[in-house]
Amino acid sequence: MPFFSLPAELSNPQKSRHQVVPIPYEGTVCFLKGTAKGPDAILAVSDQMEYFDEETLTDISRFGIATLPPIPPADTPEEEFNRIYETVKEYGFYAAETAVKRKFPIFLGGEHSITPPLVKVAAEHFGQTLSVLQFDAHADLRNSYTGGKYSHASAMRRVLDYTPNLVQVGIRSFSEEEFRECPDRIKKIITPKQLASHLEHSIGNIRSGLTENVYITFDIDAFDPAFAPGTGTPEPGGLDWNTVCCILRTVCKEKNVVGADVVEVAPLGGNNVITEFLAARLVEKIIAYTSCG
Ligand SMILES: [Mn+2]
Repeated sequence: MPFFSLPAELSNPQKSRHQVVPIPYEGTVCFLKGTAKGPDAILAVSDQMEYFDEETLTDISRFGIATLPPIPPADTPEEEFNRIYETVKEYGFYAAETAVKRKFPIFLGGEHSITPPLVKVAAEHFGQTLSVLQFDAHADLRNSYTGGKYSHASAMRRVLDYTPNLVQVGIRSFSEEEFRECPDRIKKIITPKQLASHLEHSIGNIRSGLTENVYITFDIDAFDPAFAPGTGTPEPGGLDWNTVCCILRTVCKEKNVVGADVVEVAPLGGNNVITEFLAARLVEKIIAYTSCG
């Protein structure tokens, strides 16, 4: 099912600016499982949303939103990394010379270990001008974890292999090892508490940590578990919807956001669609903010 259940003329991959790519990979998750079902669940509920964005007052379907076939899961974390990297590189999303003509990919996970190969592709195109804006409860800076160096708990440590420019928002859980090995990182960590007490100042810190071109990786557990209960490792004290929208809108306005992923949605099943609905609305907002210039 395509995002928004858009008709063929509005979801043609050749003509659409935004390209949704499902990556239902779950290979190294250690606690609650279910992220492999994330992409389908997000696409299913997107059917219930308006094309018209109530905030920017734009019809976000007007530039087209294609939904590409899912990247089938590989057998090992290393194979998965290579498969995502090769497939996404082949798509050539960033190839066009101008930002307006460029395709804008939105990848739906799956677990967070899908992000390093996605950043690798973007970093090869944008070089030093690329930075990564991570929304997450967890720093994910371990050098290795259960599942080795490709573990979801090492996702951002691998991202640092491709770009030194990483700003982390919503973080409220990291180990002593992560802290000791990357002590300088703490300056580029914006906690939910900082955002709650000094929103404008914190958004200024986020902005100043980013370079010209920005890739956004959004772990759904950045939100408070009250808003996103369907995820593997929920952490108390998370972000709320309006704060997230405010940050995203500012960043999309002031920087050139080139692509995004939304990961770690593990649907609870039954009638509880809160988390996938939130994720689908998040995708809608990213499309809206990157469509209105
Ligand atoms: Mn996380």
